[in-house]
This record gives sequence, structure tokens and C-alpha cells, in this order.
Amino acid sequence: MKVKNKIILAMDLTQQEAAMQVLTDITGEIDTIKIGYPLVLSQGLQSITTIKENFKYKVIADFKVADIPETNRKIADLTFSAGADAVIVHGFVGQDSVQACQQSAKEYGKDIFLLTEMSHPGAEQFIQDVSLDIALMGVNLGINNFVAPSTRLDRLEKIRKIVGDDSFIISPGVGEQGGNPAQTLKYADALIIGRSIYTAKYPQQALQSIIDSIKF
Ligand code: OMP
Repeated sequence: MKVKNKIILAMDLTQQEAAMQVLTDITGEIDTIKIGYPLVLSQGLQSITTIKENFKYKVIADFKVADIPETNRKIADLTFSAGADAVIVHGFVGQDSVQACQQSAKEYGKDIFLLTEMSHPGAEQFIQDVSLDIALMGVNLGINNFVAPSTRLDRLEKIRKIVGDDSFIISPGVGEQGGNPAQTLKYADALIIGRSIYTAKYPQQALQSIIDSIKF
């Protein structure tokens, strides 16, 4: 997946109209957005379809899919049918569950992103112990899209080493969670940024200043 200007907007507003307004404001600056539970649980899965019909953004559905294979398969099928271009899948549930999403993506001609380690402090409690194994499992399954944290660059670097330079890593945690955009891009291919953009008074300006800060 190619991401214009190396930034993915995490659109976590809960109202369709407000979301559409921000997406209109930033049109042309980036070409990829991420939509997750906040918008979809508020406005329905249809919110993805509506955005796909009205804009040219590639949409990554952040459903952190983490169930048994049969249920994962249903979630992935529904997500792709709604128009999402990719879905984020948890790795800790094991490879059969991940493979169910992979199979769905293959049939729909879409992508999955494997979530390795998370960006929040609580990630140190459990998932950090297995995140490198999750990354390795992804490599062994032939996955080349990963999610890894910008808030712990040492961990991001380790994950990059495991998945290799040909894999595509998108990294959340920049801005509000403390991650630094330029530093993160030493190891990641694109940044996932939410609140720093969509809560700004002028989202387009906020986005532009981040884009300027990573042009080196
Ligand atoms: P902000 O913290 O507002 O920039 O948003 C970050 C976005 O990335 C949110 O949509 C989170 O749900 C998501 N995210 C993380 O913050 N940490 C992770 O480890 C994984 C994700 C994700 O999968 O996108």
C-alpha cells in the first residue's frame, strides 16, 4: 500500500457530518485514512461506504479483529464488502485466526495489517512479551503490512528488523501519545495520526505542519 505524504488520518470522530467536514478540509493532502469503532459503532458500517462514495481516500478499517477463525472471517468479509481497502487484525489470537482474515482479503483483493505491539502504556503489561513473535508469525504467513508503535522506538526498530525492509509498517502514537513524527519514520513507512489533526481548529493546517516537519 502506498500512502501519500506518509500520513494516515485516524478518523475517530463519532459523527458522520463532522468526519466528512474534516475529510473535506484535508482533501488532496493525504490519500489514506483509518476508520475504527468510534465512527462505525456510532454511524454504522455504512459510514465506510459513504466515505468511499464521496472521497477518493483508501480506507483502512481498524477493527483489531481478534476472534476465532470463523468469526474473523465474517468480520473481514463484511468489512471488505462495505468498501474498506484493508483491515487491521490482532496477532495474539494465533495464526488460524489471522489466516481467516488473510483468506478473506485474498478473495476480495484487499489487504490486512497485522497489529504487533500496541502504543499505549498498557501494552507493556501483556502484549509486549509476545509482540516480536507476532511479527515473526506475520512474516511466516507472508504478511507484509504491519502496525507497530511510535511511542517506543526501540520496539519499533526491533519489529522492523524482524519484518524486513520490504514490509510496510504503519505507526500510531504520534502527537497526543507522545511519539515524534520524524523519529518514527526512521523505522516506519507511514504515521497514523488522529487527534492532533481532527481536533485542531484548522485540521488542514495542523496536517500541513506535520507534513512540513517530516520533509527532510
Ligand atoms: P491518536 O492518538 O488520536 O493520534 O490516534 C491514534 C489512532 O491509532 C487511534 O485510532 C488508535 O485506536 C490507533 N492505534 C493506537 O493508537 N495504538 C495502537 O497500538 C494501535 C492503533 C491502531 O491499530 O490503529
